[in-house]
Amino acid sequence: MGNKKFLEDKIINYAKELGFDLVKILPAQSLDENLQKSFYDWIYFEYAGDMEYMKKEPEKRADLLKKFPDAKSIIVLGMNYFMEEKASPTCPNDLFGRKDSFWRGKRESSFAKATADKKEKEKAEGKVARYAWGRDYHKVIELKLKKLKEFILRNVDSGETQNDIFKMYVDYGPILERAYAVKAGFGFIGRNTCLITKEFGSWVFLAELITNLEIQEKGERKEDEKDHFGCGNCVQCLQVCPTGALETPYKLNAKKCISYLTIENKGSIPEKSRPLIGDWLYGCDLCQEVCPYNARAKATKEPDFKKQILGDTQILKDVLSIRTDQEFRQKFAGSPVIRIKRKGLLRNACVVAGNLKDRSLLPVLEECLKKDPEPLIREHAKWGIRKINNEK
Ligand code: B12
Ligand code: SF4
Ligand code: SF4
Repeated sequence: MGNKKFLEDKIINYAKELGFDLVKILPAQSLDENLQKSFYDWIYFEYAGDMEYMKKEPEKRADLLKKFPDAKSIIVLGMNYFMEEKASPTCPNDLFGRKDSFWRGKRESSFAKATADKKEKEKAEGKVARYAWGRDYHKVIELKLKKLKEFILRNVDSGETQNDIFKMYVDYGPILERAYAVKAGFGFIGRNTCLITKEFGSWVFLAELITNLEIQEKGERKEDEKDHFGCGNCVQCLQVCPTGALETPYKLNAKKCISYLTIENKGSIPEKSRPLIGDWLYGCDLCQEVCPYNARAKATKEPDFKKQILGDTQILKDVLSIRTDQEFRQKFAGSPVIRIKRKGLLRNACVVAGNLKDRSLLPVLEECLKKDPEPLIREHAKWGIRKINNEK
């Protein structure tokens, strides 16, 4: 008994040394049926769009013990990735109960101002979601998970590890990460569907290490998840979302979300959605920027997240001038943007250019239209040119 508690504490301390801000070891368990059902509904209503991996074996994604019947423990981990910025507004933290859409007005006027400013500066920029400013979190966290696994192996009795299973996930695993983070007591699910923590707001990445080792002591445990703080009367995220992707509180239709349209979507962006993307070049943070729980976020300690590879904005002219995949890979090595390839990023840049109506970008868009070998880029460049020239 005592040994297990000792091991549990050792693992938690080591995970914190590795840079995880939130750590909890839970007995491996299924989620409540209502949460499993809400995932099935999400799939049924086709909110997943073309994310085929989300639809694969849904019963295993909804129930950890169906996927890993031998699992005994799940180590749930979270990492703060907040950084100071220049592009996004800072939120006041007194918004609970306000009925007026303070943030919608603020966002629209800041977009209009950005449009005007960028015309003047001739350096139109596209915005990048905060999670992608620095080094790819998948890579950063995977390395830490491997170290954590090695540490556990060094610290358990050899007999117990003979048939060891270790599954390590960050984002891509067949597991409902936010739901386990709630179980772990990290925070609550907001109306924007994000996991919101008291200490870091929603600017946290999640990861898990699943194992067949019994790490904790058996017996009564404190029910951490019953720490009731929540959204109160606030609806700022629902009001600010420019695409209406948050169709109802706590339900996000990914097909409408800018994050999906600019990252997960591999093909053409539907024409009706393009104007709604505004100046978001990669991902979107609006429903988090307005959240009062994010008003007092603390800066991350992780040096890899502080490295500005993509940064908070990119100059559109520079992006639209990248003509080869090699140049793209060199410029953005280590960034998560590599996943959407040159054609994805230039596609998005054409849409933002059109939305900003910046005439100084016409030559580079014409160049894309005439010379780019990629039909996806040519099609979006044509749209951007039409928008700037106010043509139908
Ligand atoms: C698919 C996906 C997306 C899709 C769909 C997002 C969505 N809301 O479903 C798209 C591409 C749109 C997306 C966008 C983003 N994503 Co994403 N995404 C995922 C992924 C791979 C699966 C999410 C999923 O299963 N969706 C299906 C729905 C039904 O599940 P869910 O939202 O997780 O909801 C469950 C819990 O909320 C649970 N629940 C538990 N307790 C409670 C209590 C109550 C009261 C309620 C109502 C629900 C509830 O119920 C649901 C299960 O049925 C996860 C990684 C993972 N494997 O989990 C990352 C993940 C959710 N994404 C992440 C991030 C960072 C983002 C973005 C911020 C990136 C960006 N800036 O562009 C945005 C945020 C947009 C938003 N408002 O959600 C983080 C979120 C961290 C956090 N603090 O919440 C995750 C966990 C990745 C990671 N490892 O860190 N993402
Ligand atoms: S990330 Fe942007 S588009 Fe997606 S739900 Fe939030 S505000 Fe809406
Ligand atoms: S902005 Fe934050 S606190 Fe307000 S409803 Fe949305 S998630 Fe909840």
